[in-house]
Amino acid sequence: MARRREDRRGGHRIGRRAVRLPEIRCVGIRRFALVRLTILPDPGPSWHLVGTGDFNNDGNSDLVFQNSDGTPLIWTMNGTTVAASATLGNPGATTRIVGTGDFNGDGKSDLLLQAADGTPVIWTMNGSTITAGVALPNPGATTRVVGMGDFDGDGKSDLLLQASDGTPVIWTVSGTTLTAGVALPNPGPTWQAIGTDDFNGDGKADILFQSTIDGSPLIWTTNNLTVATSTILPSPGLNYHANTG
Ligand SMILES: [Ca+2]
Ligand SMILES: [Ca+2]
Ligand SMILES: [Ca+2]
Ligand SMILES: [Ca+2]
Repeated sequence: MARRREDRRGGHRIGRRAVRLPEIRCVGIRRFALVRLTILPDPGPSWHLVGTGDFNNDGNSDLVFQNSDGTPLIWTMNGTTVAASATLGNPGATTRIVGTGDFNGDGKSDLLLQAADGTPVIWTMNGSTITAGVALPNPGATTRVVGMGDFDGDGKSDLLLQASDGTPVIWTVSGTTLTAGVALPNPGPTWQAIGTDDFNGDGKADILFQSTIDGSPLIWTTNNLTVATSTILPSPGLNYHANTG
């Protein structure tokens, strides 16, 4: 078998042929070759991972699943160990968990659900206990809640919705109260809103779209509930589905 050894530059040599092994670079870490891979227990095929958040504010992200029958399940995590597992009351199979956000700014993640008729519902959480369940006004069954982000920078999550004609709408929320609803310019129904994230680090959520025509991602940065910049990125192809972290 060819002898393999590490050369001065961190490359590897097999016989006479120098090869570069894959490596991963991270900010602040020059180079590492070993990645810890932890496979968690299998909750079963009827459980779908629908979000992550810190429900008990211990600094460790927790996992939230929803069963095909509608039952939510929270895994309270300690690093990569499942410290506790708790199911919540079943809102019904036609009510989907959209994701997590901190709507009341207490540092503990809350849940946002949307019923089949379009009604968004906020469940404020204390760990895996529902402390309040409040329905917001119904934008209609054809308007989808896309995700949550803090658009006005007050430390409380707001909602991003998209109507079936493509119009994005921001709902600012304080606690469980809808405080404002602002429709943004319509990019058209072929730009599907994917989610929110803070792409320019200004503390205010921005919007990620993806074209249903060619797969191009589109980022809108926002400021004061208006579109500040609009940037179309190169298309990775229609088979690649954008997501926000
Ligand atoms: Ca946690
Ligand atoms: Ca909260
Ligand atoms: Ca906010
Ligand atoms: Ca931003």
